[in-house]
Amino acid sequence: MENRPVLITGFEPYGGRGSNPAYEVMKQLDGRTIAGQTIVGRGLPVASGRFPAIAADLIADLNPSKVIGLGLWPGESMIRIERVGVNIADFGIPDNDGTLAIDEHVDSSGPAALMSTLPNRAIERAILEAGIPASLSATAGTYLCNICLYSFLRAAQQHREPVECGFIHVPYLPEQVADLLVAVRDEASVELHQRCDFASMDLDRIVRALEIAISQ
Ligand code: PCA
Repeated sequence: MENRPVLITGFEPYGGRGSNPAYEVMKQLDGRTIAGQTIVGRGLPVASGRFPAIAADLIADLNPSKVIGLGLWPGESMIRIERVGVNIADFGIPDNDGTLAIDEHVDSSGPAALMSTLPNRAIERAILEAGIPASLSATAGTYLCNICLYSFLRAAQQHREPVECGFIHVPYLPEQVADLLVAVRDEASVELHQRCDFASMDLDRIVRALEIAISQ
């Protein structure tokens, strides 16, 4: 029987940050076997012009049984399991190629929204049972992570075999928040209590949550 891999993607750093926890988690999972499934990790550029082709090519080349995209949601305190990708590209900051999409579509011929096909409720329950904060989310935003989710779901619809696709946003790593706190103090332009993006989760815990998600 053919052993189809599980594809885990992790976005590269963006928004002026030196690292992205999503990329670090992807690297930790790449090459491992989890619940009898081979994990293939791929870094993704924060470049909207590379989508949707990058998603279609990865599904065609790897023929994965499952795709879980990973991205950072600054300020998020939990493992954030995305349920829906929307057909909107509307950026608050430019992507890494300098593109600033405003009021655009991800795919001009696609539906308004596509639902994640992962067993999201079971994933949420299993992560919570392991003592790790997690919740279902009804918006992956309108930036690259949403484009990634929507593009993989769209590519999966056109693939010859069924592919479960979803997306998980992760919090900052504690080291990133420590750096942010230093930067906020040094800038001396807002008081600490005016910021609400200082939540974090350690890398091992996020990796454990992903192991659980992959196993559902
Ligand atoms: N987070 C951004 C894009 C890349 C990432 O890691 C997002 O939530 O869209």
